[in-house]
Amino acid sequence: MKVLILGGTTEASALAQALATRTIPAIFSYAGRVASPKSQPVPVRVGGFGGVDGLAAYLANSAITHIVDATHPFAEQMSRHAVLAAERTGTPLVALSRPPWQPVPGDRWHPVSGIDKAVSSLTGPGQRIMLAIGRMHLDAFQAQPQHHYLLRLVDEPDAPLPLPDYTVTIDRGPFTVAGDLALLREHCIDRVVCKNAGGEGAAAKLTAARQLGLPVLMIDRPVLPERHEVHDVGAILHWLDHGADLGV
Ligand code: 3Y8
Ligand code: NAP
Repeated sequence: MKVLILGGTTEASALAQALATRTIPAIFSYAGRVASPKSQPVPVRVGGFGGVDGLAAYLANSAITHIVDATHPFAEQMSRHAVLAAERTGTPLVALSRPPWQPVPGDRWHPVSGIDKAVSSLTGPGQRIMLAIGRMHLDAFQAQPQHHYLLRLVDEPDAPLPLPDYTVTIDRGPFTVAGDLALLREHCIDRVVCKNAGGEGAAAKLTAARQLGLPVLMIDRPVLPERHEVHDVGAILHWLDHGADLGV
């Protein structure tokens, strides 16, 4: 058995730890999006595979027997490629995903279906907005230059960012409620924009926003391809022991 973990999330790291503890051979894969990704207790590879063909070739050349797609729910292209390459090579695949966050009493969420809808929801007088969506989609918010944006990024930007009025805070999660409360207060934030990532690593800002009575623009997830999905490491271990070879 040799497991390819498509990683980049808290759950992927927890799975890597579980496989290392059981000395199940695994390789942890990062896209190479950040300067120094978190170290892992199993061998790591960094960088794209080169599309579906590249991934299919990698699976064959590296004698991968199982794929666990533990990427972020917004890593839509990687998940699509994984399903196609798994089908083409006959490699069992399961997704380790986390359910979307659901609002609780006191939340002031405004759900939107994608980045562009989030941008168009920001018309109106200038506000102080925490954009907790990372770096990759910032240029879309040029359409709403009247706001002051608080940007939380993993790495220091190596060039000016495409917005006229912003503050950058460099941090990588998992985050804490106390830390996010302090951040929202310090920057006098009026509204939070975030992705419905689910999981624990990025949930702190939602609790902090609720406690401060702030509205949250919640970007719904993209639709991912049909595939077998589980939501915890135990279910992955069970799948590796029993389910994979039954084609489930
Ligand atoms: C490179 C590898 C672990 C994984 C930790 C999780 C939690 C902390 C919260 C906010 C939201 C955001 C962002 C976020 C979180 C975890 C998890 C998660 C959100 C690292 C990591 C990689 C990335 C890539 C990075 C993206 C960016 C998104 C920042 C590691 C730290 C906003 C997503 O600069 C860039 O290009 C950053 C790109 C994709 C989204 C974007 O569009 O900018 N994640 N994040 C992975 C790779 O190379 O394959 O060092 O751990 C991982 C984590 N980030 O094991 O503890 O599990 O989700 N990551 C979002 O959810 O909206 C921050 O600030 O509140
Ligand atoms: P994406 O848009 O779905 O993927 C774009 C391309 O990046 C893929 O086609 C693939 O390149 C490469 N790639 C993505 N994930 C990879 C991985 N784990 N290993 C090797 N190559 C990978 O992905 P993304 O949204 O940019 O996410 C990139 C990474 O950051 C993923 O590991 C994801 O789990 C993590 N992450 C993303 C978010 C987010 O908000 N998107 C949040 C937290 C963590 P090729 O086509 O060349 O194979």
